[in-house]
Amino acid sequence: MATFKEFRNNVKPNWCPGCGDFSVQAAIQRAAANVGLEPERLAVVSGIGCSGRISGYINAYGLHGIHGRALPIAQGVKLANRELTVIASGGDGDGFAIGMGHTVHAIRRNLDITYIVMDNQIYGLTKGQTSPRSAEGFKTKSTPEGSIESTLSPLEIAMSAGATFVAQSFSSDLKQLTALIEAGLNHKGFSLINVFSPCVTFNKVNTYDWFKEHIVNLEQYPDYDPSNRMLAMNKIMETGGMLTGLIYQNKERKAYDDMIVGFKEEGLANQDLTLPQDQFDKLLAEFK
Ligand SMILES: Cc1ncc(C[n+]2csc(CCOP(=O)(O)OP(=O)(O)O)c2C)c(N)n1
Ligand code: SF4
Repeated sequence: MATFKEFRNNVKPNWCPGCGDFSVQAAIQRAAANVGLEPERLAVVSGIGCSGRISGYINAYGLHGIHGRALPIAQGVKLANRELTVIASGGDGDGFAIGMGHTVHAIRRNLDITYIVMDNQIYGLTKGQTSPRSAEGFKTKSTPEGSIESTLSPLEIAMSAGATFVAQSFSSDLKQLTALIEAGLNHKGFSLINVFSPCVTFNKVNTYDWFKEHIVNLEQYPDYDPSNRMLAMNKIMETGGMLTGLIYQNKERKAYDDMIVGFKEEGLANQDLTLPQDQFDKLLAEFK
């Protein structure tokens, strides 16, 4: 069985020292080992952003895709080879701005992949513009007078889109984050894990200390029942979306990949897809 060290490669991350994304990388490696995966059974697909680089820093199949398109690619990978465990990853800009259309539909589709968003409430790679997660009044180069738009709540959107697994964590809490990624990997269906992952270079408001002060850990509520959808929605709203832990899980609903008629157990990658010469010639003739 692989250890977390076997999910490391020799590529040195070029994130700024102190960036929250380092812990997300470590948590993915630990969770993958803890659920018994081998590197050749894991695919990590990412979008574009500082966070998007994560797919290059894990010893597994990795695909650093296009901004906002981690999810369509990840879903394609899963459909082509259901033997792979698939993680999609990226920033809050990637998933909740340009990629939001994909996020909502991937959630309601419920294909069996784990989506990890590194939510630093800013665009890091492009040097600090507001994201849909930035607070009202947040000042950046793109909003010098402060943002006049309201902040998007990905947890509320996920719940209303029919999510079967919604969790949130903080990159400083490696133990919780690892456990939630493990739970996401074990969940049969789409799992959204939003991770507060501070950008130490461009976001001087939502710092590690700020998160520590504002986060409401669900551990405070021993009676909390994550299978209760109404309760989950209430808690999200009550805490202004700042709660961490496993917020909601529906174990009843079947995953998309378990419902596709004729979807072969054998991954496409392992099937003999050779086209007989006569069929090939027939196909080619259509383009003449
Ligand atoms: C189609 C497209 N539009 C815009 C960009 C420029 N761009 C690159 S990363 C990015 C946003 C980065 O923010 P986020 O996704 O939150 O990731 P972070 O860098 O903060 O981890 C933008 C706008 C791009 N690469 N491609
Ligand atoms: S700019 Fe921000 S998000 Fe990007 S690597 Fe540096 S700290 Fe991380």
